[in-house]
Amino acid sequence: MSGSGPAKIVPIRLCAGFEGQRFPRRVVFYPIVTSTQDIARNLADSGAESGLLVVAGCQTEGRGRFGRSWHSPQDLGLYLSVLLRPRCRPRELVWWTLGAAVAMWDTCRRHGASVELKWPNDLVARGAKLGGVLAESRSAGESVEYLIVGIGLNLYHHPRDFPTGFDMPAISLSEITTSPTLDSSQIAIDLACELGRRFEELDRSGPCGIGQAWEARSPSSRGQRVRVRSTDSESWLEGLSDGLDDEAGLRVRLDCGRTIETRLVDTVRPVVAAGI
Ligand code: BT5
Repeated sequence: MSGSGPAKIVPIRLCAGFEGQRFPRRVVFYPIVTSTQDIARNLADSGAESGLLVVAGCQTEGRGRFGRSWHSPQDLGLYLSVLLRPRCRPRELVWWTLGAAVAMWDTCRRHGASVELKWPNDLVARGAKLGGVLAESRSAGESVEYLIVGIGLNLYHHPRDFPTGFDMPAISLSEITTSPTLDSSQIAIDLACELGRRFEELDRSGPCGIGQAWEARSPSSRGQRVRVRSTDSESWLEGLSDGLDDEAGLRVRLDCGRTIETRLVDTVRPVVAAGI
């Protein structure tokens, strides 16, 4: 990308951008938060309605899955969470993670970047991580009280802005886009609109369409050699990916002939010649 550097999110532009839209129903912006997930959860606990969008300029305790952290420096990335109250069973919520990933993919394509999805929650480009989805929920028995879908998307980071020690290299949209400029407010608006579209599709039609859309954006999810590692093990297993199963797990045909469904698996990486 040539031209402009980081651009702060302009709250008034967010509000104007959502005018007349069914989603989000309400937007709150904070320059700095611990985590947008915390803000959304507090608001959910005090009865906020489905469709609330929380956006922040910076997170001091941004988080990923399994207690990992999400690097969230001031104005370099997009940090947002959406509160939803879907009428589904807790085990079906994983489809909302995939729906959010599809929305992220579509938004990046719209802003001039060639990207891929990697099961279950990663957005990648050139073999590096560009964004991720974190879904946190509260359920009572078989009914979902709320779901909070958080998205982190790197926008303006220079390679030196990322700390060392990540599981895989990191990259930002400014490094890969063909657009002459990137406007964080517009990206936030477009991403929220895509999220609204995908979440409505899930409410209306169930997961089938989302599964197809996700697979179409994830070349590593079918017919590719992948390595999988379960959350409770350090060892990797290798096999061929074979698409999503009925519960949004990734099927992998292992070299030993066994097929596993990778619902418990933490990481799926395409195998590269040098290994990972
Ligand atoms: C994720 O977790 O990829 C989900 C990230 C969700 C972040 C959003 S930001 C808004 C909302 N509020 C929050 O507090 N969280 C959500 P996971 O698959 O567990 O990946 C985490 C791993 O990615 C870390 O352990 C690092 O290796 C790496 N990582 C951390 N920050 C990164 C960044 N900015 N870019 C690329 N990789 C990163």
